[in-house]
Amino acid sequence: MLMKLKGQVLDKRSWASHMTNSPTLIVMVGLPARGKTYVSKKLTRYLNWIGVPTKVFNLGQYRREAVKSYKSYEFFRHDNEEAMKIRKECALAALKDVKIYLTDEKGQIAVFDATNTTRERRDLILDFARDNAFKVFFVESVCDDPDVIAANIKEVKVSSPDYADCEEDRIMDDFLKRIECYKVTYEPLDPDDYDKDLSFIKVINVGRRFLVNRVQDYIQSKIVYYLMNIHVYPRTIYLSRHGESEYNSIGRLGGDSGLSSRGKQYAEALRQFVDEQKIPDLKVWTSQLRRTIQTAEALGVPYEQWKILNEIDASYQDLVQRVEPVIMELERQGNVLVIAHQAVMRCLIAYFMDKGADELPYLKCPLHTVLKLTPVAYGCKMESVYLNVEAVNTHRDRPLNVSLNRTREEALSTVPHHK
Ligand code: BKE
Repeated sequence: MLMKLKGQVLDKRSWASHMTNSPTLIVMVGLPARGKTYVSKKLTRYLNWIGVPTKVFNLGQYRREAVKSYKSYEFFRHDNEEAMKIRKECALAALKDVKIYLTDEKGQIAVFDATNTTRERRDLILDFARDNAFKVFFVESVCDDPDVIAANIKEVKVSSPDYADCEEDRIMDDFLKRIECYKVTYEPLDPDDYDKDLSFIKVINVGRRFLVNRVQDYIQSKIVYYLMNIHVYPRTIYLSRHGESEYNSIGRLGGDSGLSSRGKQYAEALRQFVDEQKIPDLKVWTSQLRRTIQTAEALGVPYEQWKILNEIDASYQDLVQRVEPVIMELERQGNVLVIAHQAVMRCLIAYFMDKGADELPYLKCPLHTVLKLTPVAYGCKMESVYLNVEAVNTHRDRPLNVSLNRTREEALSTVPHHK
């Protein structure tokens, strides 16, 4: 199928869905033991956490279902016609499940975790994606460090169902031969010619270097950003709340009180725990509130304060976080009409009109009124166009006499109660 868009005829290699939110198929590419499954699972965990329904489709699992007992690397020889037929059938079965997930089960992203090392296989996937209007983003892991590859095999392949009751030396030997089978036909993504119109990231040597090509949307940019931040070094993360605060002890919420005497005892206990753990190069992070800072002080080591670790006090801030992807996508787009809700719209306006968190909850967003934003100079112009259809007023002004420089408690203690 050819698609005509803005006068250009686009074939499948440069085809992009005009729908911003069409589902995405992430296609892993790379030889065995290049961390594809690790990246698939980790990325999927992240995407689900940021609210994007994502699922991994691992071809190895389909193959083990089809061929119950694995014998040796011979199965993966490129001239093993019988095995090749089975492997292709497994790939088609996996893609069929991908389609169900992305069309019927409301999935937003499917990760196809397989080697996908030949152009023939990747072209088949591109055809499948085009037929279903899925976007495709390739993630290729290229790695030639024999120590890293050996570590990977020892770490993950030894516990693979393929090698149940098999000793480590034989596993290493068979798996290295399996890799050699794939090398015969491996065609890496070619950014200069054959694959220049595809969207992909090539991760070179476990993230030492990246080649990024044709990022199409917000979520692809998030994937790139994520892959540029992860690592595979062993480490431990410790999480603790602050010690009990004075407000905790009298059942008050919020505020910025110091530690109670029991809270100070906890800080001491934490210092002892940290000492006993003997953790090399431990970094300590706190919020900017006194109760976490006092807890960290007791440890007697340097610490760093993070404003974003502060306890939430205004629910609008959460909403800003939630709509950040919409802002990022609007930045990429041309003309767009967003039809949304009062609070969400306030968050969007606050961004374009540079309004602070203090004003945000009171921005005027009446019903039946189009707000028209146009870029001017370094900012944005906003016009309010009432479309002459009556509606109720849903606006609530800032409560009287509540000064922004005072806490809620202070404000309530000085303002007489209104009816
Ligand atoms: C659980 N891994 O043990 C693992 N191995 O590029 C050991 N080459 C190593 C990995 C995964 C699990 C992860 C990556 C990688 C690898 C060999 C690799 C990796 C690949 C791309 C981005 C980040 C990491």
